[in-house]
Amino acid sequence: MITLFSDQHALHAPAFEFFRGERVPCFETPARATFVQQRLLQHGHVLREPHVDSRAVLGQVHSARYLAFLEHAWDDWLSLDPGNAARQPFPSVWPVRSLRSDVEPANFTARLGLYSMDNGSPLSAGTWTAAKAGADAAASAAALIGEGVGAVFCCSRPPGHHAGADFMGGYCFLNNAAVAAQALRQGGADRVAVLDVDYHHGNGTQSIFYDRADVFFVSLHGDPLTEYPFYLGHADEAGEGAGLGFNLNLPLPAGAPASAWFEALEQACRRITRHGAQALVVSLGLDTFADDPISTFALQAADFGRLGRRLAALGVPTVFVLEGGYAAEALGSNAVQVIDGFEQET
Ligand code: SP5
Ligand code: ZN
Repeated sequence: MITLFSDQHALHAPAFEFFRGERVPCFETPARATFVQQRLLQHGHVLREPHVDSRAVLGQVHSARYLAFLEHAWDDWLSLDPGNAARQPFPSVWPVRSLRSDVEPANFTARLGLYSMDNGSPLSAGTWTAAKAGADAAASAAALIGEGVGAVFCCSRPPGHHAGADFMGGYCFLNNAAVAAQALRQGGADRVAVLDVDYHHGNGTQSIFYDRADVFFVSLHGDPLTEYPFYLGHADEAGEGAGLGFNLNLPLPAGAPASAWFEALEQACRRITRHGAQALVVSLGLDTFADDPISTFALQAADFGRLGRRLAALGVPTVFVLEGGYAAEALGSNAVQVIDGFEQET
């Protein structure tokens, strides 16, 4: 399978995040993509650099003011104090209900809060460059599909599915899956499906396409009553306006066994087929793995091969975008299981 990879992912390397009130080393690390890259090479996959600039598509899935903030955030942070080079900015105030989000404050921390859903998405010097390279990979993958390629895997980070039109969150900054889906639409696919199999609900992707009938979003995830991102991902979210009926959430209780997960996958696959999807984007989070340090599902290595085979059976051109998965060493082999399983079946 053609695999898109850029070294620039490593420029996003914050040192720590908050966890139970403490500063802890980030779960979402450059090593994750390196492990995947190494396994791909070992298994004979061809790695290419992204070749398409995603800027125009980014402007269709994210707001202009959010993109401007993100692109300049680190420079703005440094301009407050050169010593900030060694510090990480975190939001501490958010425009929740009754507060205004239409006016962008001048204060840096206030702007950071305006454009964040949580304090769990640390920025570093190269965040924009790394995230942009991931979005370029997603746009490049869509272009390859347009040229008749059957499947492409984007080995990119930081992940993207929690990022909404105008906010970052959950280690995500630019929504790579949304970029791929939007680029596929522009490339001539009238009906696109996004299947999100990350442990966490893809709130950003859902919200970006919630009122649209052309992009069907379906997600399997830990029940938001107990699992991040908590405030979206319930079964009654079916889309709105023209998009009503084009959003499907299949939450599973924390600790659900692999058998329940694969039953939900069947439902998702049936709906993708019924949508008549001409192209599929898979938000490939591998934090459903039994040994994932922050998640509670129970998939084993071989289950990822089964996932790949099932997706290939849909018979639709497919873009895989790497999302979460924090058992870093196993991430490479689990990703390759999906890809090799998919190729086996095609
Ligand atoms: C892309 C992605 O997978 N983002 C996940 C962001 C999760 N951020 C919140 C982490 C909270 C971890 N709680 C762990 C409880 C472990 N007992
Ligand atoms: Zn996740």
